[in-house]
Amino acid sequence: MMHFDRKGLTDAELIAIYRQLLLPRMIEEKMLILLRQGRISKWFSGIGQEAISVGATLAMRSDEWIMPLHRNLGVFTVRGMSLEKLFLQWQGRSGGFSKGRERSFHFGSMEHHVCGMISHLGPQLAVADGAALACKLRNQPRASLTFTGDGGTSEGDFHEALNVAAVWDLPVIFIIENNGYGLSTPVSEQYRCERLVDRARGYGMEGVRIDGNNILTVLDTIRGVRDYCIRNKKPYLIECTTFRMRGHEEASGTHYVPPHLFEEWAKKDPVANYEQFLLRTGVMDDEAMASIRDEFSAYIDTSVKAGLAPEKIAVNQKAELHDVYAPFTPARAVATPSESQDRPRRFPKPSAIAVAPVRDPIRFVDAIREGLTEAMLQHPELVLMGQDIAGYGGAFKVTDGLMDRFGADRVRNTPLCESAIIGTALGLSLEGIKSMVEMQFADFVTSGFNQIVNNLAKLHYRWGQSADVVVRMPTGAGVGAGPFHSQSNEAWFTHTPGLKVVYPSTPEDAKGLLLASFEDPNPVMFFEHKALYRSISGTVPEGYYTVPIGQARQVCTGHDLSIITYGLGVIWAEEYAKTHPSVSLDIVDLRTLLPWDTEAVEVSVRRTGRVLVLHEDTLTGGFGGEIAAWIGEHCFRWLDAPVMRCASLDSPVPFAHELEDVFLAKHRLHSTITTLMAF
Ligand SMILES: Cc1ncc(C[n+]2csc(CCOP(=O)(O)OP(=O)(O)O)c2C)c(N)n1
Repeated sequence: MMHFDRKGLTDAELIAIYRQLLLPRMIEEKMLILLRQGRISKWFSGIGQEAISVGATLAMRSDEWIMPLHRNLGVFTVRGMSLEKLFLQWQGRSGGFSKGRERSFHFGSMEHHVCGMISHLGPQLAVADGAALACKLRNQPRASLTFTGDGGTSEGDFHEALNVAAVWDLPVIFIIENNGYGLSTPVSEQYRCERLVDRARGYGMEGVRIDGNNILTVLDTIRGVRDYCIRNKKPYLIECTTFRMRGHEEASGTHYVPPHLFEEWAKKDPVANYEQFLLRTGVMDDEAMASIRDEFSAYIDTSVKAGLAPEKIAVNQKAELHDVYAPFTPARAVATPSESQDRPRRFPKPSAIAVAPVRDPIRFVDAIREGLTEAMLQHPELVLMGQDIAGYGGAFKVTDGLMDRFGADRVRNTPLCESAIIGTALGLSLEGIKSMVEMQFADFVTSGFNQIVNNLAKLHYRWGQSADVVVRMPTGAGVGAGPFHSQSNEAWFTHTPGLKVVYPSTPEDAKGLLLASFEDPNPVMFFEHKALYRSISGTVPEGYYTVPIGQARQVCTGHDLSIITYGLGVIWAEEYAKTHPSVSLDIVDLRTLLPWDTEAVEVSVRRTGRVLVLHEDTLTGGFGGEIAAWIGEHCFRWLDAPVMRCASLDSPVPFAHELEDVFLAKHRLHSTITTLMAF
């Protein structure tokens, strides 16, 4: 017999808890019937685990973020989501939470403070860090709560998220639902420690293991833990023991589970045991329970009827593309003198546009620092995060002095964990806080790749929430830094709908585009060529101004040959123009790659009829292929020669200067131009 401690809860409260616990069970039972009838296609059952989702959600305030996974139906029902809309969601209908774009529980709802999972499971954990950081920075008494299965604890994301929450003292409640199995993998093949909660100590946080099938234990524990997290501004790990009474998903079966485990755990069923407690203590009788069941049956039947009504989605191609990005109208691109005080500023009215005073040229790196400074003034909650960016000023000293000016809360050193920090940035964004993440080198973005391309990039399309994050990427070769400190990896991101990719080549553009990137609510990958940081200077307006994303810059006009390029390629092209005045070059600096300025390219092609696409990235699959294909498709009639590409060798970036020189596209620039001109 399961022991329940009511701890002062009134009868009415106990009954209210019963209703919350019963509803997801009854919905699940209905889903299983519908599955057998072939009326729905897939279902991830949480039968037997309901007390965890329900107890956890009841313990949190409704404005606190919860990051659920695929077995947490109780989160959605306790937060009061319409069951009809849930059915539409599960059926992939347009009236669901994701307009038919996402399956099962892979959606979120701002209104309900529920963040949608991605299939990769672990990324949810760090998003909770970000939501909690927002509460902490605003000094609000709120926590966030996130789930993982026992299988998910083996992901690097689990380690990173717990470590960040511990190091930054964030009020996050991490819940492990230890249900005995991953997909089919038993816990004996998942981890070696005796209890998963023992890991809490390793991260320097408190933890507890509880019976996850006892709704009152779960509720009481998490209520207490929530108070602790908010009072002490600390995270907490809770391991809930439970059991998965059905297969990973319904079609996959349970043949790998020894039958005696089902028998043992059936006796610990969270709903049946709670019912017995309520009957035993006279809080409810059979009749009262039956009446609630009848009420829920009717509610579920009505919702199923509406939710399963045949409806074909009227596909609107334009809307599909439109929803990939959060709508955004850039403010006017203006320059205004800097204000002396660190306070939020509004955009000047057009009439207030001031002509920037003339001043000496500044270096590329200084322009970016100015951009960051202006952004910090413009967006008073903006948070900068990155390895060694605070007191040390970053590997390239881009953020030098910013912590002294804006404080350690807003300019944050991070542990070495790209994935968790990008997830944290997403969590901040849920709370309406903009952030920047500096990659120490663009190469290291691989360790945060999943969060960028799967979470940040797809978020708006999936459930309408934007990821207001700028990822700064010190990129490129030419400095003898070898294969892992030199890569050009912009093409990884130009291939990902939902991201914007920006790549300036002048100090003025760097500052203006950076400020535009911070204004834009979408995730922006901001590439900065590190060889340019201290090698080029230019005149840069003082104060706040933006350069619009998506517009190319005509570097110079000519009539012999167009060079379409960006980043270091612009510098190479300019040098070539200077040293080879006999060729009249028309140079276009794209400045942004996603979206990119096809119009400017067309104008240039029409002027010259000969096009060279130049970039530092390697040839195969580089962004130049996209540009060349577009020109072939849209500008064929103006071409006098095939579009040619000049790119770096299809090899890793070598270390030795002799090798690197030959690797780089610049080495082949003259020969390619000569071939193209001779065509
Ligand atoms: C990164 C990643 N690898 C593999 C999978 C496939 N997968 C989906 S659920 C699952 C098991 C998860 O087990 P656990 O975390 O214990 O949660 P449970 O399903 O038992 O609730 C696996 C391997 C995945 N979704 N994501």
